[in-house]
Amino acid sequence: MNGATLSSREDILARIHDCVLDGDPTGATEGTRAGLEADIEAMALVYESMVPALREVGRRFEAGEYFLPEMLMSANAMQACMDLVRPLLADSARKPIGTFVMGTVAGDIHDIGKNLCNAMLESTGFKVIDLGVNVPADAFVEAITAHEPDAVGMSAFLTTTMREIGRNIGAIEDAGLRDRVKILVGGALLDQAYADEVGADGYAPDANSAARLTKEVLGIDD
Ligand code: B12
Repeated sequence: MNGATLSSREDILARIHDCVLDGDPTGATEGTRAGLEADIEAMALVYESMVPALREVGRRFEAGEYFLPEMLMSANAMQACMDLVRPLLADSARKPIGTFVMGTVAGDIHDIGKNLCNAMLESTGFKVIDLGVNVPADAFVEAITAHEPDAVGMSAFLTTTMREIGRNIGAIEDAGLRDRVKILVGGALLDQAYADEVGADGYAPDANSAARLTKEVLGIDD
């Protein structure tokens, strides 16, 4: 890649998009660096190039044009870009405005969306305790007891793992902890109707709205 090929914002965003789509981490990170050097906002790099690329990867996978290895290579390319962008989103200097426990539910290993939410929550001022992926119900319960968070987030990306959210909320209720935390949910296939159905306190479609919604349900305005 040379500078001349990336002369405009559009070129840079298109380059990152295409490299994530092609599963090319070297090109994608070069594009991301070029974008940051050109003062393109970190969130624009994520939401105007990387996220649309992964959406297209999902479409191609569903259409049988991409298979698991291609999906994985694209995910890895995005993760490499996120490593460059994440430090710019975090603001660790502030006193936390609340504690947020986050995890991807049992049976599910999708974590790019979750990690993006974590970065936005941190940049909004929350202390985030990330339980990782494939998190069983009892680990959510234990984390609530141990960390006394204000809110818990559950991420699910598969039809088969969405139902874990209801199970987790049931386990939190059974442990007598439901009224101590707000529960937020998200992931590609979820929506507000599903959040209502399983008794969550809110659903957000992206990291920005996840951070905004968390403040809203906790009654934090600053
Ligand atoms: C990348 C990817 C993978 C990667 C994941 C790598 C990783 N480290 O995450 C790999 C290759 C490992 C993978 C594996 C599989 N995947 Co996959 N994957 C995807 C893909 C293409 C992109 C997902 C992604 O990261 N998007 C980028 C992020 C940023 O997306 P986002 O949704 O916009 O995220 C935002 C919101 O969801 C929200 N959010 C997310 N979490 C939370 C949590 C809270 C609390 C809140 C408030 C908000 C919130 O904020 C995020 C940030 O803005 C999707 C397609 C799609 N349309 O989503 C398929 C997709 C999810 N996968 C799918 C499938 C089928 C699989 C496999 C079963 C494939 C297989 N045959 O093995 C396995 C399952 C593995 C498992 N057990 O989990 C299907 C699911 C279909 C279904 N109905 O169940 C999809 C939809 C593809 C498709 N169209 O068919 N996958």
